[in-house]
Amino acid sequence: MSKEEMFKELADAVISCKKDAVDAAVEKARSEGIEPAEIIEKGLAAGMNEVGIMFERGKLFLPHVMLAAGAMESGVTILEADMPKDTASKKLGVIVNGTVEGDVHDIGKSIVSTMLQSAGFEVHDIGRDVPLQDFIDKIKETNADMVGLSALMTTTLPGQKAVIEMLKEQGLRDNIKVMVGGAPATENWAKKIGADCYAENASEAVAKAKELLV
Ligand code: B12
Repeated sequence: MSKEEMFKELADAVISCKKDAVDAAVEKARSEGIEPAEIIEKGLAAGMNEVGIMFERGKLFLPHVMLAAGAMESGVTILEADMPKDTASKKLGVIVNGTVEGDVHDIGKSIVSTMLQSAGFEVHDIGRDVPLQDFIDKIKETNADMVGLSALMTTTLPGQKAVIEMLKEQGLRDNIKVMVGGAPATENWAKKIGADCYAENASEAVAKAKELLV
């Protein structure tokens, strides 16, 4: 089976909403020596994007989306074991990452955390629907070098801007880099709100974090 066929099988497994099919496709891709990051981005996430498109077109309903999300998470969990948690003896930097208040979407944010961690960053993933002040508190507590702010809805996107304002008000903005992401975020939005960078996906997030912190 070619790599492309393998990615399609992974994506189709997510679309089928079947956890067993996802787990089997992940095990297969893994045994073929495909990198976890590729399995996630070109296979599982591509499938989840398809699910999103079908949901938007009214071809799939929320329970399907929830099942597909659960199936994808199961596949990602298998792969997490393959990603070295502690690659560098000296950490590349400390990053607080979370999904802003009012937003429960966390699949993409968790992938970003996992990939940053396996790239050698110390990551404090504070979850989803996180009260904005909690980002600030965690940044202080961990003396973080960067904060990642995820938002998947146009209605929660302003939370990213609000955190940046809070960092300024509390005198912390000069000591921390801000990275924003999530489907409705864009490069332009990042510029507009004064973030340090935007990343479209997890690999790009790792590249940008290295650019800014290493
Ligand atoms: C899965 C999903 C759900 C799942 C979430 C499960 C979970 N644990 O996350 C469930 C079913 C729970 C859900 C619920 C809801 N959802 Co929903 N959901 C989706 C869906 C289909 C896919 C999102 C996803 O996981 N994609 C796959 C991952 C891998 O991609 P990703 O999240 O984009 O992440 C990548 C990048 O964005 C980036 N990234 C992400 N975060 C970060 C952070 C940083 C720092 C960086 C650098 C990068 C980065 O890297 C990631 C990896 O490559 C989207 C559709 C879409 N097109 O996005 C709708 C969508 C986001 N949902 C939507 C809505 C409206 C809802 C609900 C209100 C329910 C409803 N009535 O439809 C609730 C939200 C409740 C709430 N308060 O939050 C809307 C939002 C519309 C808007 N206003 O903008 C969307 C766009 C669908 C739609 N068109 O209607 N949803």
